[in-house]
Amino acid sequence: MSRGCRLIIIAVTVSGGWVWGAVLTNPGFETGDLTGWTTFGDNGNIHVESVSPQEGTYALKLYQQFTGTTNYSGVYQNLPCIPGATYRSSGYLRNGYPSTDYLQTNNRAFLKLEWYDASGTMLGFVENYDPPSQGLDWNTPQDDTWRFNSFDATAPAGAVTVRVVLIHAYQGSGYEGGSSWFDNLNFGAVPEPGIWVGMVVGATMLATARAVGRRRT
Ligand SMILES: [Ca+2]
Repeated sequence: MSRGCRLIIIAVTVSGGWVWGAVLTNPGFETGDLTGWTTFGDNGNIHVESVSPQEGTYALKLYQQFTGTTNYSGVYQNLPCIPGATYRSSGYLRNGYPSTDYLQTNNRAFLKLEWYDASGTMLGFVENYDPPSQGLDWNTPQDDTWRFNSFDATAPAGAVTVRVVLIHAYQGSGYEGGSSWFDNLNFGAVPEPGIWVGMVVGATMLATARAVGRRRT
């Protein structure tokens, strides 16, 4: 095997492992701020607070913008992805502040994934909203419970970036309040046998190439 072939195998194996191993920064807001996260729809309604978090000391608090129209707010992170690979996004969501500030009519909150190509064009998205088991709304029990949310989605052809989104949606024309809380997020590839076989084959080919190289010298 030529040196070029070996380099290609190394590049594919290393880059595959890097994309595969991309993880969220500050997934539980334990820096005490929004380090690693980018905000959208920020009208002073996005906070990191130390109020009964699901894990650690801090959690994210969102509420609507109170503009009198439909509005969306939240935070996100962009990570590399591989077309055809399946990813799992998960985390804990809570309806309101403990014993108060529960979501009122027209307020919802949920996890979302968006897929982008190399030019930054959005190729599609998946919203994990299926109450009462997934996502929050004004019918979510007012029991101060952190609810585990988790869903899988497959990156479409051409996708090189996945945007992991935590979103609070207000879809009305009034000023109904209530907060949604997020903590202990996680994002990663769902191991698939074919992918791992590919990685193992790559590593085996590399080892074989090294062995052959040694015998020839
Ligand atoms: Ca936390």
